[in-house]
Amino acid sequence: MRVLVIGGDGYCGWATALYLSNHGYDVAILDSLVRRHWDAQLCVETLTPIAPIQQRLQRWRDLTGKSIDLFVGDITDYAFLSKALHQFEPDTIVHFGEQRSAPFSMIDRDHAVLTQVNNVVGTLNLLYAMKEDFPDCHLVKLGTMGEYGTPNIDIEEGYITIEHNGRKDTLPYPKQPGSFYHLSKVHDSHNIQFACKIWGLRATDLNQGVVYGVLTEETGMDEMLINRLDYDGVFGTALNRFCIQAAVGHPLTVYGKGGQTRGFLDIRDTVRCMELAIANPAEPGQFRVFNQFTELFNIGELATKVQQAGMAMGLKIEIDHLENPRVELEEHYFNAKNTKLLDLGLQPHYLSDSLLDSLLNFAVKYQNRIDKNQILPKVSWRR
Ligand code: NAD
Ligand code: USQ
Repeated sequence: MRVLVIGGDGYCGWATALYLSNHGYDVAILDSLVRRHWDAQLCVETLTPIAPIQQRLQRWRDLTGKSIDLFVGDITDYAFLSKALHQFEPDTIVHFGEQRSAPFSMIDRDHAVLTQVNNVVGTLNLLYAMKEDFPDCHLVKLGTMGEYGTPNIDIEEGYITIEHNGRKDTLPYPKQPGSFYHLSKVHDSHNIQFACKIWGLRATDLNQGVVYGVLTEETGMDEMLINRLDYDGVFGTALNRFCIQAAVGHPLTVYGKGGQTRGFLDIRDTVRCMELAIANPAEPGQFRVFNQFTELFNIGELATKVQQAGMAMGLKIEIDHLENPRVELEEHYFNAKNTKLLDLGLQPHYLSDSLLDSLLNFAVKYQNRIDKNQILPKVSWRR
């Protein structure tokens, strides 16, 4: 099976492309490399020294004998996208290629517009390209658990059955996203659902939770294959950030009360979820939604876990409750379903002491690359 991984130079995409290549899929990566450019603009670098994509792919070829095609370009450029699809002729398109930071999208008007144009137009172009020339191709699209927000009822997988005034229907689950980034994912979901309905396309929307960890079997094979690991206040995410903060003795940055609950998963499960979605495609005309996380944690609880694991290694770790730069509930009900990927055979790597140890050790190893000035959050939702 031929799989095009859009956003394959990024955190989830790189791990997924190598995993699929290693497991016998014929893989190509399409990426504009714009994430490297945004890092440079923000003056931040990933904790890990990532090699240029061409060198990464050359090393993968040298090590495994497997080659991964590369298309460098932007999916908001329809002519480029269409040409790349005709060259590679994918059976499945995995779409990670978006601006994925909530704080980035909240910097100012320019960043909100950039985020929504990049994400919504990119996905819409993809839908048109599929409708025109690849109507049977399966789109596996990364959404986010943040599309749902934090409602005071259980969160279902994409749809909810409602009885209203004596009538009953199954409808898209209500969306209450918390940033212009998360909103872009909601807009994508609506566009994809509509395209499946009118053109009979097949799509799976993976509402992924916060990903943590850095090593997968493939990215750990060689230093040149190392994955990115963001820790800065714009692109870094909760648990990864806490481990890296712990490694340099920075107090852990819990925003507000820390009762914010989210779905989380290990990057080793991200890659497996992608394979499960690809191997079990949606039907023509079907817009399928899976909630892609393995465990629920609140942020305060995660900070305490990192503190305990770090103390066991002899690190001294404090937890700070900073004024919350975001507008979000800090104590709330959160109970989301996640059975569909488990039903397809996902065997989760739950968060363990050994994972925290390995992430902390990883952070200690690269601690000299950390710029402590990039740790505190600088983007405010209210400004
Ligand atoms: P990332 O920033 O590391 O990677 C995204 C990649 O997409 C980058 O290499 C970037 O250059 C590329 N890209 C962006 N816009 C593009 C465009 N218009 N054309 C071509 N390439 C483009 O992000 P990530 O953490 O790997 O996230 C991947 C996807 O997974 C995103 O859609 C994100 O919303 C989703 N997701 C991520 C997480 C997480 O915790 N990292 C959690 C849930 C969902
Ligand atoms: N948080 C802290 N301290 C920090 C960082 C975050 O308390 O140092 C809190 C935030 O306020 C928020 C929660 O932790 O309540 C999650 O924040 P995050 O930065 O880890 O994740 P988020 O902004 O939601 O975005 C990330 C990815 C995004 C993906 C999303 C999945 O960047 O691409 O869509 O996780 S989810 O959170 O399920 O929507």
